[in-house]
Amino acid sequence: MTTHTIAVLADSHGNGTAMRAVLEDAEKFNADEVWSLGDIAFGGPSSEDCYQMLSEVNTTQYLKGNWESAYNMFTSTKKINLDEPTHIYYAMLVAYDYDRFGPERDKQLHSLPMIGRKDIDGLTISLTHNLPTINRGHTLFPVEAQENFDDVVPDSDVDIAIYAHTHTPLWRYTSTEQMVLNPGSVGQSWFTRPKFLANRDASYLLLTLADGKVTDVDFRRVPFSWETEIQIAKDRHFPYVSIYKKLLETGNASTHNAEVLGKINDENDYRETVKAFLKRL
Ligand SMILES: [Mn+2]
Repeated sequence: MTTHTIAVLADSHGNGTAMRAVLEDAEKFNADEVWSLGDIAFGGPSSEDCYQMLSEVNTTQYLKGNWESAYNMFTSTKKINLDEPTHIYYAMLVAYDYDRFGPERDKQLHSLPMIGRKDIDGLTISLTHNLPTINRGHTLFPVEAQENFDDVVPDSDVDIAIYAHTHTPLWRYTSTEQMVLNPGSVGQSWFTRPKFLANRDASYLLLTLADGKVTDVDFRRVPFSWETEIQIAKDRHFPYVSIYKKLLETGNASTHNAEVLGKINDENDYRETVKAFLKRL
């Protein structure tokens, strides 16, 4: 019997502490390979470390998340409104990752695919960050319409479609009962119900296939120390540590809070830092 144990993960968002915990957990269960569904970068202090860790295990699939797309877009076009606090925030985080990636990683990010496809003992599996051609948006949030989930599958040959992006683990079916799975998020687990959001552990999926059968779908939750992660952020002079701490502690992001971001930008002169970054890009 041929058994395949695959760790499917995504959305570490630069949280190296959570990524390490997940990969250790996957190793404990003898995962043969790792499929990475994107948004490995951006948001925490360790995007480069996360990519490095994935390169040290048998990662056979990488995908382009919306944040990798945004990183690519910004570093190529340098398009930004310097009077918009959320743009400064975003540019500061791009600058932080850019300075740690180096040319090879930068090249890897620019060449990431939007979709992956695996054929294992007769089972066909599609891998996307969100929809096959759109890696952002809210159409595949857990309670969206059935027809939206029918669109996650590229064609009728696909038996299992795995997507990520929403940060919430999910198992459901398309109208023709193709299996749809979502591993949740390594770095920033998200649930709208407060009682579920109270568990801030990392999420990933351990998928076991044997001779063309799905023998286990294990939605793992793995604890990690957010105190360690915040200490790393501080040690590395990661910008917006207070916002990152709030995110890891409560699950609530301030990515779109112009008032909070504007205050931090002003206090730290981040507008000038971004202007200098644009010059050396
Ligand atoms: Mn995403």
